[in-house]
Amino acid sequence: MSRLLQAGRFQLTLDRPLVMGILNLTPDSFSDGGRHASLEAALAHARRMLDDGADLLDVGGESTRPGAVRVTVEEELARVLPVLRELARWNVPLSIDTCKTEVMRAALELGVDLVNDIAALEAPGALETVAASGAAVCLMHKQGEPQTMQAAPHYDDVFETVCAYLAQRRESARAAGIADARIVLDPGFGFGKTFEHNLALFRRLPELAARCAPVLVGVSRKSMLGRLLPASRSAAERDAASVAAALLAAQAGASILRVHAVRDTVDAQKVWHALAAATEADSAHGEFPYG
Ligand code: 9MG
Repeated sequence: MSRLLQAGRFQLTLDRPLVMGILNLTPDSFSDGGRHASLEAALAHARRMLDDGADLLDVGGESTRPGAVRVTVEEELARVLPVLRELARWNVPLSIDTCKTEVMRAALELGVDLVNDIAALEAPGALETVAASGAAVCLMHKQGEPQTMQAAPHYDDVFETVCAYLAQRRESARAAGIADARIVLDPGFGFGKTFEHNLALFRRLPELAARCAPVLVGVSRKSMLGRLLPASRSAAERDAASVAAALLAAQAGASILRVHAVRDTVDAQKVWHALAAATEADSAHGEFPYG
């Protein structure tokens, strides 16, 4: 039977990993560096990601990379609302990447289908705001805040700590009235975690995906991949590494892949499904879960 994610206007089938394209509207974004500052450029980038096979778009107006400076509610709204207003007319699944309740509320009013919250709805009013909508939510683990989280991350057992936190936040979401079919969990690669913590989590993704399904994985262009490449590489030059990591995450059971390089990620998933992942039943019916 198909697993479904109830996300606002859409029921998304989780039979294959969904590809979430990142649309950063932050001038200080680690990957896009203000290139999408204008509405037209942002929409063109969104269109390109959809043409390349993105299943949903994640729109964010505040950088969450380590050390990033926080922005006000007003500034974040000014960055995301004009873009969301346009995208809401395209009839494609939309996610808002925010941890601010006011931004969630405004985005949900425009029809956004998923709230991607790196603070797992811990802000006052956030649980109730999402519960009152029909949107899905991604609840992510982090230790500390983006401004200081990489100073000295520490865990006795990173895997158990992350699983316990996600289970506890899922319970809070359920208690607030958010059905399981609307909840996605995320271990939060790079959020208050050393390279070794990230590696330990990634290597146990099959277990994590079994305990926390459906799971979203975001490793695209992150420093944990940079550590494996020549130091001279910029974040934007980590796409091949990101595609490889996304493919491994998918094979380990991830349901949603949050990525910059949509086209290459989709290509890699297609090749995997065609060459290796088709079940006997799929083969017998000639089914291929990509258009
Ligand atoms: C906004 N953002 C940056 N990295 C992320 C990740 O790994 N997961 C989620 N859900 N959001 C992220």
